Amino acid sequence: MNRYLDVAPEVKEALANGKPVVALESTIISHGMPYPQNVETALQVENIIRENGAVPATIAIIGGRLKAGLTREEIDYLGKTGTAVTKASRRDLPILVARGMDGATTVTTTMMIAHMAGISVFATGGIGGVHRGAETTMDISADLEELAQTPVMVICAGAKSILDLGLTLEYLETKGVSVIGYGTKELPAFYTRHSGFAVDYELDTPEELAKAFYVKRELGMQGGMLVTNPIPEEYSMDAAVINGAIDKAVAECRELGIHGKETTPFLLAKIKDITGGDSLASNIQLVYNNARLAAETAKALSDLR
Ligand code: PSU
Ligand code: MN
Repeated sequence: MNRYLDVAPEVKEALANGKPVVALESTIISHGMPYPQNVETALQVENIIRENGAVPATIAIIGGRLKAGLTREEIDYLGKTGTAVTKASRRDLPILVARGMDGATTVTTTMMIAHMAGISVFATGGIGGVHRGAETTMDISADLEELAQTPVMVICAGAKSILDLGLTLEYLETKGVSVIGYGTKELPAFYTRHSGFAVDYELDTPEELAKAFYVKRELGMQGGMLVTNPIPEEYSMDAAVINGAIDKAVAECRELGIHGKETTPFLLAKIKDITGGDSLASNIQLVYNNARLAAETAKALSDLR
């Protein structure tokens, strides 16, 4: 095992015995939600995974160590420190480790560290993708490249329409990443169940999800798989309200000239301000929903071994 990696005792024990483990990211804690809801949500997500028969492994970089499994104190620290923690994507990882620094892991680096630890299933809220206007800015999230190369199944609620969802799907197709709708043929758009874009396949049970990923690995194919799980109906937002807020946030982002890694956190915070916290409540619920599905999928996958 790699000398920069610390796997928490509970996670190590589960992996050694072929028990199900679910990875969780930490940028959603530091940059995706405000304190204290971020810490409450992160701890509750871990509870939900346990209640559903799997072991949670929240991932981050702490003092230059790659961590698979955090203590309550570490989660609280990341939540309190918020955006002052470096948002760590693939390019940041070696520098942060070399300098002994902290980093909140995005979907990209969470996949990397999960794979180093031997974890196959990862639950989150939304992934990064091709930003609107990327035909001139070239702002395309490293998450898409990671899905193309790292064998981890990512369970999310689709992507927010802060992105160009059509171009995001085109990119994933080019890179050979299967995009699966859980119980749906339509790509969910995070806060809402509908985007107007079709997914590649609808699968309807955790067993089917596990089998698809298992077969991909057996075939010796590299890369992950993207499962998009629609937000439960009762928590989904009014499409006109949320899309209005997103359009406003994107326009303000452009006016202020915000770019690079600041773009996504800026848009997330702005949307929350504009919608007065309604979007935060939905965001929390969809993460819980993904955690449940991820735990069940990890269980089904461990039965296939
Ligand atoms: N989208 C969300 N919530 C998030 C993120 C994206 O709805 O918290 C975070 C994730 O960590 C994701 C990252 O991996 O932002 C993508 O950032 P960028 O677009 O800079 O690649
Ligand atoms: Mn970007």
